[in-house]
Amino acid sequence: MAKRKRKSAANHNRWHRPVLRGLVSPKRSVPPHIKLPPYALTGQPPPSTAPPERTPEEIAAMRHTGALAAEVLLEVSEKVAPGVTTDALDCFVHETIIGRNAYPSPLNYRGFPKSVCTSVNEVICHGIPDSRPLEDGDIINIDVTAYRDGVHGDTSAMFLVGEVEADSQMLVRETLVSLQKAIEVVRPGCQVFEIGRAIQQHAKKHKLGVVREFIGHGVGAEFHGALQIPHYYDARNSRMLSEHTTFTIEPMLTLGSPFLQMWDDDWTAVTLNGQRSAQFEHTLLVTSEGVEILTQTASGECAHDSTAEAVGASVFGPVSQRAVA
Ligand code: EYF
Ligand code: CO
Repeated sequence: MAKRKRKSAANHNRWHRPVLRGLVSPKRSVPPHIKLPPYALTGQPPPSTAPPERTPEEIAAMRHTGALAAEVLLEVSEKVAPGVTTDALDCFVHETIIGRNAYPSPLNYRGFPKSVCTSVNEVICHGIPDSRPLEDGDIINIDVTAYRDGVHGDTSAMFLVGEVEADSQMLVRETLVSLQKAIEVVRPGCQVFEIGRAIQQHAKKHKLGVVREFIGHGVGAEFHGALQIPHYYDARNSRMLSEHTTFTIEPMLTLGSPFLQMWDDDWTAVTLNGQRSAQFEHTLLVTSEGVEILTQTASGECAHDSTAEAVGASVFGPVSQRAVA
């Protein structure tokens, strides 16, 4: 009997040179006119007390700060190229956010040393910008959060560095589609497990892993509110979302197993098997109509769209439209 050819999941085990740590530059300064979030000087956010729903004033502020974060992510995406260090991306994000009278939320959040998270290849999240230059074939997540007018806007996207091989492109594409599918289930009365179920079902279809250790969260006056949004299905997450709730969805999918380990800097999460990971993130508002993406520009653009085009994903449909004010 002829041997049956195994379906090619084989490329999922492609070996890539591991990401090596570079040098981390000194802490960047923030001019005195910038309004600081409560943790900026101590590194410790106060205990979360905010309800999940926002006031009309907070929602208006979150539209502006969300647009600002989206603009900065679009601008930094143009700097991504072989030879550019992640420290240079951090410098750009830091200066651009401050230039718009806002604070780069990651800076000193729980002691984080930089103004943006840059996670390359097998780094799942919270990569610290350093002196490593990007290499042809890398994939990178840039996670921008800005704080202005008393609220945060948090968004991230993947970018391709030069020529990227097909499996990594597939990973990036399907991670973006998983976020789209998750956003599509959000509406008043939606149960939190529906979000994780949409992501997990899509990941399973493409034989991708779903990271469980890091989850979406409430966001507003607090960088991380108490609301928890797992990216995997668990029927116990049956809480219903109500109108005016704001939160992030930020799935991290992996080629192969989603198990992780931490670097000894205690920040950087990497896949245990060295295979690549991808993540996209938006800040969202539950509206009477369904959902509004807060981390897009006033004209409805976001950095996700150019990556979608690069990896052959269809862009967002009507879900990305702003609610009419
Ligand atoms: C071991 C942090 C604490 N957390 C989240 C805290 O943009 C973010 N999510 O979408 C995001 C950014 C930062 C962040 C920056 C610092 N932290 C990170 C890693 C480990 C940890 O406690
Ligand atoms: Co983020």
